[in-house]
Amino acid sequence: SDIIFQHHIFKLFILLALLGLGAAQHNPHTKHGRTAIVHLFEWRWADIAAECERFLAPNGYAGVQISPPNEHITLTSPWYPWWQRYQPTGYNLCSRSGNENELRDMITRCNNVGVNIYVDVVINHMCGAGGGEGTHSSCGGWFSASRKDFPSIPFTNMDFNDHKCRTGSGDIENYGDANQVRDCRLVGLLDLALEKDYVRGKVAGFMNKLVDMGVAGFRVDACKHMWPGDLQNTLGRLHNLNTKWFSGGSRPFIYQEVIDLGGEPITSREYFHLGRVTEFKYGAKLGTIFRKWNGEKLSYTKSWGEGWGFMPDGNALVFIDNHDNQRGHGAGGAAIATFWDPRIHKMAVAYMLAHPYGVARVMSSFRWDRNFVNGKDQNDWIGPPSHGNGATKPVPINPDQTCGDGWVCEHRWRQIKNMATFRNVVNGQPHANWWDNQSNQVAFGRGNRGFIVFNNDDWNLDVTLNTGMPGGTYCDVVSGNKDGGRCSGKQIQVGGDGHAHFKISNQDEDPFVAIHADSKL
Ligand code: QV4
Ligand code: CA
Repeated sequence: SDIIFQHHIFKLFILLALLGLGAAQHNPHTKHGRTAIVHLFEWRWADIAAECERFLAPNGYAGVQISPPNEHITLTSPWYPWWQRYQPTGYNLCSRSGNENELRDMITRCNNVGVNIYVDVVINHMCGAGGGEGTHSSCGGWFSASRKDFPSIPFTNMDFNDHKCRTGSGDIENYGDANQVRDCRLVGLLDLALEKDYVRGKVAGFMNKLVDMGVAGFRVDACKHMWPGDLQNTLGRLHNLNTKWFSGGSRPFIYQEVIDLGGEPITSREYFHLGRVTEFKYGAKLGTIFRKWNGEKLSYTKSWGEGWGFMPDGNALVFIDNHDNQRGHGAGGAAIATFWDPRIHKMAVAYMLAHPYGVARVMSSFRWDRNFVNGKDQNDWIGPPSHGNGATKPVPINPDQTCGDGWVCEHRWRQIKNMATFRNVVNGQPHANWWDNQSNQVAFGRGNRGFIVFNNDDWNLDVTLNTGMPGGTYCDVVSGNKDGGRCSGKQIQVGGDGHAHFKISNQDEDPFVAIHADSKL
């Protein structure tokens, strides 16, 4: 019995160790009760630093996902595509967004106003096998794709997986075969041998430099294409977060890009112990629902979250669209709700920000000229707004607080910005007081701190609902702002019994209404 007892103690110890280790990497370490992350896709470091100070901190955004900061290939055919940054040529920290000093300044200034930085890291591969050789890279360093030679790190041909790959082309040909998905080239990208101690050390060294500079964590690119064991070893080498801004012993927040819509041998579950995982079903389903495709109805979302077969809440990183699927790359197809369909996009983002499931990420995009041929956008490669020489343009701010020069800045749209605040105000409160009309009109609250009502039907909504909120007059933060004691939008009267009357025309610019504790007049 002594032995059995010891065995149980041992198991308990292992469990606690796993929970301790795992839980830390699932925690985004957000500050001041802030909750939402915004992906400032392709923004320059100088603009992100300014945005942290002038907009993100004052409006309660928790953090920024930044584009890959390290040296990457530069291409002129096509002309400086956005995706060149997913082709690393080295780990020096100069990129299309700026140099190392600008990066360090941005991380420092964002941290100083309590906005965390999460770095998109590309560690599965280097550039494409057809990337040629020379100094066409963002720091000007020499490399050779054909010889698999990246001297600034250095990686040589011994540090790649080709010997393990069993496909004829050397590329991934069949996603039904987990071995080739991990050991062959993703669209021709030179696949790193992350099983090697040397490669793990170089990758961890690159990431640790960023941790030491003060970043709060990482969006890890292409995790489906890396063995969980290799990732575990590499991530296990990461330093704790910089104690200038984070409490001692804080582990970097990890969210792994794994596209799992079902139907493949590789699942999100294999990665849960390493950190959070991108839940791609979330945006694909919610886009379908708000578009009312496939007979979907908003009323079916009563059990939204795990009830829809999504991963466990504590593992999920959720979003409506990302930099891939807003332009037909990655997964989700035409159902994805992007800024190109602003009405649907705002509703879907608001639903996400109001709902308790997952850590939420808001997309902030740039515009490009789309050119559909047989349903495929021929211009899906176009990079951020830039000058003739390929240098990315700054983000100018218009007098009305919108962005200029092709930067969309969804995160600044009143409806989205105010819902980011809503999420902070209701943080930790349970999903409550659900109502639906068995069609596309639904409402739900978060404890007694917030309430939201959607009308996505083709007729008006006119109903009295229990909001669960204290009586008073509230400002609808979708149609307006609460400014001092004044409301520039609709006003909602909540009675002493928590009931309120809602009227939402299906013709409204934004057919939804949201009130929260801090929007009380
Ligand atoms: C081409 C051919 C290949 C050929 C190769 C030869 O298509 O068949 O073998 O040349 O060199 C670009 C081009 C692509 C080209 C490749 C290599 O688009 O045509 O291959 O470069 O030169 C982004 C883009 C890709 C881009 C890549 C690298 O989406 O189009 O490829 O950057 O620049 C899967 C994955 C998932 C992935 C998703 C898009 O499981 O992990 O596809 N998502 C992430 C990122 C994404 C990024 C990558 C992964 C790669 O979010 O932005 O791909 O880092 O679902
Ligand atoms: Ca791989």
